[in-house]
Amino acid sequence: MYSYIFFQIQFAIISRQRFFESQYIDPMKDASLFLKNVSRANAVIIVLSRNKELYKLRETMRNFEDRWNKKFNYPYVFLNDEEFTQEFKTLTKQMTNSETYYGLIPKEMWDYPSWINQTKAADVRKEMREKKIIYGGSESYRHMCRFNSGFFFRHELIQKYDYYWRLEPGVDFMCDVDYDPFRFIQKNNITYGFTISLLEVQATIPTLWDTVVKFMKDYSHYIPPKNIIRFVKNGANFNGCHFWSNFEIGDLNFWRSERYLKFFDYLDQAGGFYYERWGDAPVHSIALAMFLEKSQIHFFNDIAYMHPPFQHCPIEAWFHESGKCHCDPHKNFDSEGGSCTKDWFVI
Ligand SMILES: Nc1nc2c(ncn2[C@@H]2O[C@H](COP(=O)(O)OP(=O)(O)OP(=O)(O)O)[C@@H](O)[C@H]2O)c(=O)[nH]1
Ligand SMILES: [Mg+2]
Repeated sequence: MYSYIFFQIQFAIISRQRFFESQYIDPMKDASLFLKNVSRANAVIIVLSRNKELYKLRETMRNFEDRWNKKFNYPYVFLNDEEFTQEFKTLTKQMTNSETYYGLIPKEMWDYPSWINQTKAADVRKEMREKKIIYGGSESYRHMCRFNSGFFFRHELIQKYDYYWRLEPGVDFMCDVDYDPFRFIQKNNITYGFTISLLEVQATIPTLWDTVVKFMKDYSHYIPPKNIIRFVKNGANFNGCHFWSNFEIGDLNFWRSERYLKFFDYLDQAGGFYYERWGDAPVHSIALAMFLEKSQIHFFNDIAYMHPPFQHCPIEAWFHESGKCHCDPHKNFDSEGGSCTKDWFVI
């Protein structure tokens, strides 16, 4: 038993090392990404928020600005399914020197599509609430997940941008980021970046994988041979692994592509955003795994990030000895049981 555990730990250490030696593109090695007076990427910080999250958001913005954005001044777009209050606008604008824009989400991006049986959807919510499935009883959470899956990149305030960083009220950044991650992904042809990956609550997605399998049969021409679908598979089933989408740095044009839009429509028709509780994180991650090669997805090891209850904190001594971080590297979700990042290193 002990030798088995010892073997597992050794394997994890070696595979992590190998990943960093042979596959990882290190932004720290590209001095041009640290320059401030060069033209910015066509990029935006996207914040979906409710008015009542104002103070949580201000805390996050203060930290996000201090750790990164005050050096680069990328604009913010705030989105809401209700009008933002004047207080929200004034007190968020005041947290940054960057431009801030405020958008209302149109009803059709935040409502039931015509084919959904709302009585059936309400019955499911009741059942899931009784079973205490996280957010299972919430209607607005479902609209939010569907919006983040299929619409945020099509909002009129987002249309003109190519890259985005998704930011949520209540998250924390624990290391300085002194370079421009947008120019980094642009330069290296990276489509998507993550910091934390983990396992989905299976009760929220009972038929998601069957729907994906059908899609892959019907639209096999969209799937490149060097895909990484193995990251999300366990035999013939979904293993639950997904990138935690409350943090995303990515290329908006991936979500706007014909293949992704077809995929989203296919899922939307199946109704699982409402008849189950499909999250935008597994939806995004399965699409990325189906349509991309591994080199197009980047693990942002140097971005220390906390969305309660999990955090990614880089374990390399340099980050801590240089005074750039304030997180505890021993509290790093990457190597814990529920994380899929150790699987990412070996696929
Ligand atoms: N405007 C608006 N934003 C919402 C609504 N529900 C959630 N959001 C936003 O959507 C994002 C995800 O919602 P969260 O409540 O953080 O969901 P979560 O990350 O799965 O769960 P916790 O953070 O653990 O509560 C956050 O940016 C929220 O501010 C809503 O009804 N209206
Ligand atoms: Mg959250």
